[in-house]
Amino acid sequence: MTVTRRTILGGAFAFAFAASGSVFAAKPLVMGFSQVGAESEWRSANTASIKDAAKQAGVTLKFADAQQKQENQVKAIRSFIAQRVDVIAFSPVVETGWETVLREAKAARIPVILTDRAVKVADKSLYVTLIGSDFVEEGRRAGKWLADYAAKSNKPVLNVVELQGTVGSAPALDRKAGFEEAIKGNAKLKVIRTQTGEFTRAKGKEVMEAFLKAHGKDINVLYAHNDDMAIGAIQAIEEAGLKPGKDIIIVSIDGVKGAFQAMIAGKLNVSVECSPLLGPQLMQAAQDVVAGKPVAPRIVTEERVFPAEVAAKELPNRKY
Ligand code: GYE
Repeated sequence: MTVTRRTILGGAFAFAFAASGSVFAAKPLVMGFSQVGAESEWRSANTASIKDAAKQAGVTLKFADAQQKQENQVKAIRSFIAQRVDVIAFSPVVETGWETVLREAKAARIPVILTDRAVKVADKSLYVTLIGSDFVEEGRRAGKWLADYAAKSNKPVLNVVELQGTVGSAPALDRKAGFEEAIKGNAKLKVIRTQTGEFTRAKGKEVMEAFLKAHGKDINVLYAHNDDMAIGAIQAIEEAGLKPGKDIIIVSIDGVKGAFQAMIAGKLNVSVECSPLLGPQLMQAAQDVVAGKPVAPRIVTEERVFPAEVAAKELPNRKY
């Protein structure tokens, strides 16, 4: 098509098209991306994936780190609108409070793509697609693994403590809901404490210390919404003189290298995979949207569950 047009229209026209940034132009697509922060190993791998994929695809990336603050994301999105980028992508730190800024992007006719986390907005036309995991399913997988473990345990009841992710974030809400669904009515599993550890190692450790102070050896299981909090909690458990992975069974989510190392060391029992490698799909979706091609409203990442027994064999294959 391009070639025929070029031949028919001739040099002068082709030049005009190129100058106006149309069919013949090699003008790179400009994407503004607002990242949640750098709170976890998962997030660092996600950032690397997006930066690499942009380079590969020849996309000019304007990257902003929001340091886990919604107000910073709103500011970043407004600045992308002011700069008239071709497409805006972001991973929303929390689910609610996005209507106003998304309407501003729509009014400016800049398409918005969500990656990783969802937003709660009544008007679905405010974004093109959400690329990322099914967090409810991840929570269910964690709960199912634990229900299987409980069925084999000779203890009558297992007391569970839960470290939640960032308050109001899609993965924290959904991983809690999916887990609850999977253990509902299970007389052997009792959640005795649940609190946020903000998806970080430091906070995971701190909250686990408080759990241990209050309940000590009565804690049988830790369910952490991500590996980093589990790794922080492992330190707290060891400092309390207990054996993580044995005295306290640990179930977490993400499947980052740190979790595989902890599983190999016998300190973590299972990690449910959540892939951060969303960059290539994001760049593809951005190019399609800008080219006016249809894009599915939801693109779900494929994932697995890794129990400790397979950790040593799988570690060399892990990319994050
Ligand atoms: O599990 C956690 C990160 O939104 C899926 O955010 C992501 C979560 C991930 O901080 O480690």
